[in-house]
Amino acid sequence: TSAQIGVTGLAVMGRNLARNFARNGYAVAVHNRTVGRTKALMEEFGHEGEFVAAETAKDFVAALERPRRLVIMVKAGEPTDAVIEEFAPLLEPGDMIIDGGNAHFADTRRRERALREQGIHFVGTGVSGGEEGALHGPSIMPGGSAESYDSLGPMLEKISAKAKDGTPCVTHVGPDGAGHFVKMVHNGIEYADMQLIGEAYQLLRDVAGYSPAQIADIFRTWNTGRLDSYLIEITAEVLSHVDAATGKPFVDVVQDQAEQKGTGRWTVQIALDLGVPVSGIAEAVFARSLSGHADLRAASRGLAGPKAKKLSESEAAAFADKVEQALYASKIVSYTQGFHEIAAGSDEYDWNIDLGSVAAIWRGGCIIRAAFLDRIRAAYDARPDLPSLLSDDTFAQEIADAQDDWREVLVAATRQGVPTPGFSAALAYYDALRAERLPAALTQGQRDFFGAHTYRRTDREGSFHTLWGGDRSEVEA
Ligand code: NBP
Repeated sequence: TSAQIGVTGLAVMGRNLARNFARNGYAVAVHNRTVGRTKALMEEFGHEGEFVAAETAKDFVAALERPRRLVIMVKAGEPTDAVIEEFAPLLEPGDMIIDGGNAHFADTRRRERALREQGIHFVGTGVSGGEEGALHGPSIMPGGSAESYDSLGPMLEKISAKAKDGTPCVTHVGPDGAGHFVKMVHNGIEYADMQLIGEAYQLLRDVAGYSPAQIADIFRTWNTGRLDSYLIEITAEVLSHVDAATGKPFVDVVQDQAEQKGTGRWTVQIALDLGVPVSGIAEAVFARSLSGHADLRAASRGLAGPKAKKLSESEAAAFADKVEQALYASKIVSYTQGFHEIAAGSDEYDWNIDLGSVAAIWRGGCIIRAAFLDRIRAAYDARPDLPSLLSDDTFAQEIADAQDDWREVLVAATRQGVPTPGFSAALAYYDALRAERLPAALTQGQRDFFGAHTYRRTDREGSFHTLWGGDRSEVEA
C-alpha cells in the first residue's frame, strides 16, 4: 500500500494527528525515532484505520505516494532540524515536509528557504487545540507555498475542526513562515485571555467575596453570552473542581506559579522588533514570570497595602456585572493588539495575510475559540482595510458602553490593592489611542535636549533642533 500522508514523531500530538488522518479515511504511514511508540500506536489504535508502520526513515519515505506528504510532529527546535536532515536527502522535488510543531517562524523561514533550493516544499504549520484537538479536529494554520496548499488543503480541511457554520478551520495563511507566525500570535492572545480571566477571578474572589464554586457559576453564566468561549468554559470547570485529598477547592491547593513554554514570550519579543504595542499580551507574559519569582514574592509579602474589603451581597452581584464589562472590553483590546501584530508581520514579510480568514479559522478547534471570533471575522470581511479592531463600529460601541464599568472596576482594584495588569494595560492602550495629545511631544523635547535628536513641528514640515545649550533658538536640522 502507499500512504497518502506520513507522520513522524508519535508523541501525544503526532499520534493523535495520525489517528485523525486515518479516521478520516486516509492511509497513514507512521514513524518515530524510538520504535516503541510506533508499535504502541499500532497495537492500541491500528484498528482505527489504514496505517503503515515504518521502522526506518527509508521505509517510511518508501511508503508514501508521490509527491510525498510528510508531517513532522517532534519537539520544536533542534529535533526538527535533525529530522529534516534525516529525511530531506531521501525526498524528491515536489515532495512536501509539513512541520506541525511549535516552531519559531524565523526557523521556518530558514528551513523553507533551504529546502526550496532542493525543490522541496516546506510547510510550517501551526496546529492548535492540544491533544484533543489533534485527534478530533484542530485549528490548522499552514504557511508555505500556494502550490503545496493545493495538494494539502483538502486533506487538512477534512481533519480540521469545523466552525459552527461548518467551515473548516484551516486556510492557507501565507508563504513561508506565515502559518507559524499566526500560531505564535494565537498563543500570545491565549496568554492574554487567560490573564484577563485570572484577573476577573481574583476580583470576584477578593473584592466581591465569592467562593470558587460561586465564581464558577458566574463564569457559566458569562459563557452563555458574548464571552462564550472554550477558555471561559474550562475556567468554570477548574473553579468548580474540588480536590479529592483535602476537600478544598482545587484552585486553592495548586501552587500559584504559572509556567510557560515560550510562544507567548516570542509574541512579545517579535512585537518589540516590529514596533507593535502588544502591552496586554506583554503583561500576561510578565504576570506569569512574576508569579514564578517565589523568593521575591516571599520577601515582598510584608509590604504595606490596603486590605481588600468584601462587598455586600447586592453590591457583589452588581460588581460582577461590571467585571464582565471590564473583561470583555479588555479582551477586545488584546485581540486588537494581536491582529495588529499579524498585520505588521504580514507587511514586514510580504505575506499578504487576510485577517478575516485568520479570525475565521480560530473559531473552532483552537484554545482561543470563541463566539467573539465570528464578530472579528465579520468586522474584517466588512472592511478588509480596517486600521484596527477598535475602528469597527460595533466593537467601538461595545467599548463605549463598557468603559464606565471598566474604569470603576479598576478604581476598586486599585483602592483595594488587587493587581490587574491586564485590565489596566488594556485601558491605558485604549485611552492612549484615543488621546488628542500624548506626552510623546515632551519625550521628543527631552531627546532633542540631551541628544540633539531633533523633532518635527505640528505647524511646519521638516526636522528641527533647539539650541538648548545656547540661546535656545530653533534651527532646521
Ligand atoms: P514533544 O514535543 O514532547 O516531542 C516528542 C517527540 O519528539 C517524540 O516523538 C520524540 O521521539 C521526538 N524527538 C525528539 Br524529543 N528529539 C528527536 C530527534 N532528535 N529526532 C527525532 N525525533 C525526536 O511531543 P508533543 O507534545 O506531541 O508535541 C509535538 C510538537 O507539537 C511540538 O513541537 C509541540 O510544541 C507541538 N504542539 C504541542 C501541543 C500540545 O498540546 N502538546 C499543541 C500544539 C503544538 P522519541 O519518542 O524517539 O523520543
